[in-house]
Amino acid sequence: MPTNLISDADKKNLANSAAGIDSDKGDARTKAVTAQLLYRLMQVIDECDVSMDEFWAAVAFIGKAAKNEELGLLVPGTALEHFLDLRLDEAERLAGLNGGTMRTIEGPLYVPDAPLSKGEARMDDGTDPGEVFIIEGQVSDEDGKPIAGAIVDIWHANSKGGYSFIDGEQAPYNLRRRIETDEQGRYRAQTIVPNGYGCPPESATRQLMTALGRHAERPAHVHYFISAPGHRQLTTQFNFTGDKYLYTDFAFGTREELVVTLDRVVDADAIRNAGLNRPFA
Ligand code: MBD
Ligand code: FE
Repeated sequence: MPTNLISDADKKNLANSAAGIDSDKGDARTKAVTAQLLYRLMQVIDECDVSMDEFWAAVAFIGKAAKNEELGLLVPGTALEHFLDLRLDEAERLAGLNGGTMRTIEGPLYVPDAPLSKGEARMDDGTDPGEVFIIEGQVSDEDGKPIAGAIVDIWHANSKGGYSFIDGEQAPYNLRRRIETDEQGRYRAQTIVPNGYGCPPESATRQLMTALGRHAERPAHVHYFISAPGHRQLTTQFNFTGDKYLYTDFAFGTREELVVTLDRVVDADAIRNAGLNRPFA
């Protein structure tokens, strides 16, 4: 049952003084946002009748997440990273910017400066037992004109759902590559089919998901940053048709426009004719 032990005016006053609203010193933006945040937090505490024990448990929870360096996992898990995307979509729509591949969340597992090559790349180091997977695409502008020299920065998990640099089991930059598009704006990668990511068993994020009655899994996905001079950077991913977690992604990253169906190539002549049996760099 909702309680309201403290008046709204008292909450606002207290939040404002904690945020330094009445002084000229400090940073105006920080003060304004802090005042709103504290005011709304006080409302939640009051209306949900949060006890001392519950409040300090929440502080300890955030502390544990920070210590584990999993705040970047908590943000998508609480739908906030997706919410930031929705706001950006709407702001761009209102500004008359449109078209192109849909964005979705970056997530916390990007590593910059992956190996860079022109046109194509081999992304896996040959040790993963996952199925061979060829990714081909073409980068174009909003009018459909191909963009040569765009940088396609791709990263994804291995067949166990782990990322290099994160799981401690893979060579540095395994399954992370930057590919510069060719004259037709095309890029090609040979890699292995990823598995979905699951939050670590002991993580604060999984602990919260369990308390919420949710799972802590993502469907399999491949991340992209796509950039080119004179263009906005696109942050996106794709998922795979039929994935068990496709529509319950704990990180809210799935968008219908970004779900692809794998073509399973079993015909050796088809492989040859498609030119897919060339050795990759
Ligand atoms: C991931 O691989 C990811 O993409 C997100 C958004 C969160 C956790 C792990
Ligand atoms: Fe991911």
